[in-house]
Amino acid sequence: MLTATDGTQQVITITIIDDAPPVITVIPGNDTVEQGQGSTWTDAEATADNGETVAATGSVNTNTVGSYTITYSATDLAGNVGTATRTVTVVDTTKPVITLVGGDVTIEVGENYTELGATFSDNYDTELITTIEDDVEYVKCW
Ligand SMILES: [Ca+2]
Ligand SMILES: [Ca+2]
Repeated sequence: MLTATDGTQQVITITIIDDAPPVITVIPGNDTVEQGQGSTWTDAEATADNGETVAATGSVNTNTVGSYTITYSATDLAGNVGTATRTVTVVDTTKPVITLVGGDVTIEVGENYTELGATFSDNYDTELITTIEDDVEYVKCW
């Protein structure tokens, strides 16, 4: 209530609004994970600037290579929602093992060379792009 010097009074209403959503800070974590059985990812989580509760949605499948998004959100008392995201990358850094069919080959001069191919195994991939390059090593005999 305001009172003037002449004694008149007036009621005023002051409304305090909050239209600022919570600011969420994603806590740095180890967000690159090696694919594989037994591999785990731990969420380093996130905080909101005014201490609001932060909820996380999304999941990471450490058995499947790819990028995963974790979304954090927090709602303040005025109903404003702040969000932030974290990207987690599941990688496969284990090289495939290539095994030559038949091993090294020695042929008589003049004989045709037959490529026997190779097999592979990998911790993750079941199909690989394979390239076979001929790089024949000649041994001269005098
Ligand atoms: Ca706010
Ligand atoms: Ca691999």
